[in-house]
Amino acid sequence: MEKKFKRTTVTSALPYANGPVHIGHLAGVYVPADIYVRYLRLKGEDVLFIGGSDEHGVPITIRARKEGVTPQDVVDRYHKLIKDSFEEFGISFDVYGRTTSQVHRETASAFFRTLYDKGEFVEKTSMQYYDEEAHTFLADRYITGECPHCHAEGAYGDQCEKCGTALSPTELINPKSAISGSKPVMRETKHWYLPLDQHEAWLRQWILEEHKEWRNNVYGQCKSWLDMGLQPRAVSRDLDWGIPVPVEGAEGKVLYVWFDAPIGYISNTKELLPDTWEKWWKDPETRLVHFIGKDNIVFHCIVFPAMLKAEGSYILPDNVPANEFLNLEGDKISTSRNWAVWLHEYLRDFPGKQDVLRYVLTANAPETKDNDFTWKDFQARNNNELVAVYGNFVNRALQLTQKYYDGVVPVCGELTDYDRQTLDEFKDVKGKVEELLDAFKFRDAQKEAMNLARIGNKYIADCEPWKVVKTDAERVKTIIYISLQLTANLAIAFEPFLPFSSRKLRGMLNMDSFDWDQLGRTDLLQPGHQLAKPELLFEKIEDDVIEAQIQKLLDTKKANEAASYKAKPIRETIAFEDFQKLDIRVGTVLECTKVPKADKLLCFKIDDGLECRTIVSGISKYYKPEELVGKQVCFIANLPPRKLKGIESQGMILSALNYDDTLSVITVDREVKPGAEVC
Ligand code: B3M
Ligand code: ZN
Repeated sequence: MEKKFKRTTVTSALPYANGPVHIGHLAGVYVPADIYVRYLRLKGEDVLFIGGSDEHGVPITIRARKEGVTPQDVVDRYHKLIKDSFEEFGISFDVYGRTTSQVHRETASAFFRTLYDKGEFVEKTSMQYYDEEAHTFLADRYITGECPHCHAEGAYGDQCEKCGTALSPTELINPKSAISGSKPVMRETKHWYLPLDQHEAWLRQWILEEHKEWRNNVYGQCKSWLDMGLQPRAVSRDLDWGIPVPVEGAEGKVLYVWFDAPIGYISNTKELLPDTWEKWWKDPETRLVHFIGKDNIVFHCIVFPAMLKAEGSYILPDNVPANEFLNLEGDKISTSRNWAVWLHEYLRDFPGKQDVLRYVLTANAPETKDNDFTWKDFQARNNNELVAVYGNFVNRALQLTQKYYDGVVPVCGELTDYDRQTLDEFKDVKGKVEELLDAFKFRDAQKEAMNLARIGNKYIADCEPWKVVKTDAERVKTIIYISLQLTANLAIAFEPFLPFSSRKLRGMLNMDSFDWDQLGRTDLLQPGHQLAKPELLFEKIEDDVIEAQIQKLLDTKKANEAASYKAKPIRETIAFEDFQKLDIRVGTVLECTKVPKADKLLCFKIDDGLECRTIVSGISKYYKPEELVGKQVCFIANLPPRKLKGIESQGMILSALNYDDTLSVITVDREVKPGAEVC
């Protein structure tokens, strides 16, 4: 049975404050969360949207150490950058907090203490690597060594980045501390564990039986965790960055970042509403919804609910609409490889175009599977959808009103069958968009909103008011009246998705009241209502702008390849006599032509000092034939002839293989006699 709720608490994952945010974050979490929240607010529902930065955890300390600054410096810098980026993109948090705040420290500490006092943890000692020089236990990421699988150097204690295998630190060959470089030793350490195994039974019932409506990816991941059997999880760490474990004898230990971070949702609510926060977290008539990426599913569906349940006074999430990942131009987005479109850079390169990115990321949202962002698709969606459909329709309706009626809404005359049919079509939009948004299907919901613009575009194109005006002035009034009602509807329908454009459009329409319930109505703008001056809602994005972005990524790719390039190992030693057997010569290229029906091959005529020699070589991808004529190239002269595409090739032209698999022919740096021997 559908439960009735009084209010909704919406959280979106707290990004780690150890780097800027990129389009993957926006697409996966913040744009869908913001659409949802704006929609609920428009409907007049009671909703709270919680965000904030996650400022603890080992990666932040590693970054600080690398830069020679404190972890606090790192999080101060990125918290501000991230917060500003979200604000600029219109992510309408009610509060954007941080986990280094005093309120959070107290809240998380008290939460731990409650569970501790209730006996909800088990204490366990285990052996862990310790750095005797730096006098500290080592987090998995702080231990490096040789990978036991692919034998790459520099694998981390939790993962080898070369072959991708998940590791535990004791598997590393020749482990080294990343702090002092010394060889770590094993030492005993005590930690507190949340016994998830003891929570398994109710979690199974709650998720697998009572939440079958969760997205397939979320439900599936939970099921496979539960089917594997849950294990106790340590909720403390030996680290000097984090919230101290509030228990005697726990010096040098902090709460595990994944223990304190989700409590951050609660602390940030407290920060905003010190007196009334509890109803957003403890009232069974409050609905809790977590927006996250797929890598956070287990923490939000299993670990955090177990924490909340163990505490005893909190509600559990009603839904966790997690997204899959967004890739960029066919490759996984990666902060360390700088393979990303950073939001602060987008804002610099595309000022005022926040809605374009919001639109494209929703149109391509990775709701059911990983999806790809490409700049070409970005351009196409802007030019062919936002400009050509939505913008074009609105612009026509407003410009015609300006032209014929000085921007005053005309009186609607008698409706034709076609008018009625059009109005009927768009009356359905509200229901459809609602149904989709309620089911967290943002992609399809936005499509429906766009469909409204398509209806409008078709209507105005079919009715051709610019022609009718010459014969039937009354009829034109009706056409424009209907077009304007559609335009006003578009401003409402797109408000959750494209808030900046809706605001602009609302300004042009001089529309002050605005709420979701009006969607589908045909009397939003009364006859006689004065509109403001029309402006373009969207602009075409030109090829050179897109090419510059693609070039930027190509440069990144090149830099990454160059940085990771290592020459192949030298082959085994051969006898000098073997080398002497090779007859390598320099010859002058007399002619060079493409071999017909062989896209890789070039046919050379080479002056080798004795005669004109024919050599066929597979370098057509890297050179235009005319570039090579007159050049002196090296070739092996004493190989047996070979037939290639019917041509007898008398030798082999030497070229060097670059790291990106391109080839460069070997030439001489001063001219030599054709036929000169290479020795
Ligand atoms: N900071 C991981 C992430 O950014 C983590 C989320 C915390 S949500 C409570 O993917
Ligand atoms: Zn490996």
